Amino acid sequence: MEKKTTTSVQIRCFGCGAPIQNTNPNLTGFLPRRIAEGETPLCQRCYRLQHYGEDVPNPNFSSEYRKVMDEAKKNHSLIVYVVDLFAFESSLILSAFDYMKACPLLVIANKRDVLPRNVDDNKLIKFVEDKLKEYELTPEKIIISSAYKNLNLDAMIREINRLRNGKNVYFVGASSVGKSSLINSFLKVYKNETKTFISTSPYPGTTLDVIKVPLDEKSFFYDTPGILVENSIFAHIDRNAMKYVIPRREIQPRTFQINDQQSLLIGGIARFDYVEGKKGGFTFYLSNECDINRCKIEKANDTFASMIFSKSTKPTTAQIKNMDDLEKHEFELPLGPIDILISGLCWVKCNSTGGLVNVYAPKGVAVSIRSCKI
Ligand SMILES: Nc1nc2c(ncn2[C@@H]2O[C@H](COP(=O)(O)OP(=O)(O)OP(=O)(O)O)[C@@H](O)[C@H]2O)c(=O)[nH]1
Ligand SMILES: [Mg+2]
Repeated sequence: MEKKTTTSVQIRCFGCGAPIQNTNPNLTGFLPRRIAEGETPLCQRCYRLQHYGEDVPNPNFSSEYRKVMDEAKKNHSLIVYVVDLFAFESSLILSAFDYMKACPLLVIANKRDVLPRNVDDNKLIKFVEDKLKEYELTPEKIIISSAYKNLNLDAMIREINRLRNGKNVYFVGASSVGKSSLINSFLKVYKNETKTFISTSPYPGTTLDVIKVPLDEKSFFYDTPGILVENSIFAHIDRNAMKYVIPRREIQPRTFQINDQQSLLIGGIARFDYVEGKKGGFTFYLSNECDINRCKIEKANDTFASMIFSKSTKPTTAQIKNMDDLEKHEFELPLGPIDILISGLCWVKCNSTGGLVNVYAPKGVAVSIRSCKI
């Protein structure tokens, strides 16, 4: 006998994109009531996130990501790749680069507001351009932005309209770079009939599924869930620590003049040891909310563990109790300034005359050396 199939339109949460359901509060898209006619629903999680700023855990999502991106590729639609200017290396979503190579590409380098004001924007553009070139990505344009300050909003809208050729626009990027915040800024300028906004939060994994926002009669903005970059600090600390690590205000660089055999403890999550070399200057570019404590290397193991135990430093995270939970990275400093980078957490500008540095970071987090960003 032939099986009868029925199709129904899936109603999705406007905030996170999850399909709305009213049966299981532990799954995504839960709404404990029926949807009113004509309502643009927000699930319970997004409602609490948007109205009370609550830290609502992120349930697992099933994403239409590939399907939607395959469509973008097929139609040669504009991809807007949003990167975080502070945690740039944590914004590199290699798995999506093939799509970016196949489509017109606009790069928005967001969160300009957290970098020191006196840095030249052209230098930042050059930094992003050079880094992306290493991955054979050559965007049509790179625009510096701050969703907080609506920086260059007009320029972004102008470029999107020029490059999209009347077609859909796909926003992609790593978790928490500000994709949804940017789209919300655009919605304030474009006609937004719903008066509802997409959920944003300080924690990665806010947007759970692809969200489609009408742009005009025949085209859409697609907000996609952020991709978690595995070798970034964000994948290795808890949500409470994340609040400290992600800078929300302009960072104040902190410079330490230190002798060798001194250690700088970065909250209870990382450590920077100056093992060998002449007295030197080390400047930390790190969220202002993270503590840096100085001690002798010989005392560093104990100091690190006891500060975590007594919670006398910020941040701490459940995953790290003592030095056994960190991994060591050794660097021989070249002559002249360089940056040592702990992906997603910070970079340290070393004005070095040579010497040896050991960096300890959570296992699996990338630690690397690069020429100075600023
Ligand atoms: N300082 C600063 N913070 C920003 C900016 N844009 C977004 N944020 C903050 O960064 C956090 C993440 O923003 P979202 O817009 O949710 O980021 P997303 O890329 O959509 O995140 P996912 O949906 O998890 O992938 C929020 O706390 C935002 O307020 C910005 O320009 N500057
Ligand atoms: Mg989002």
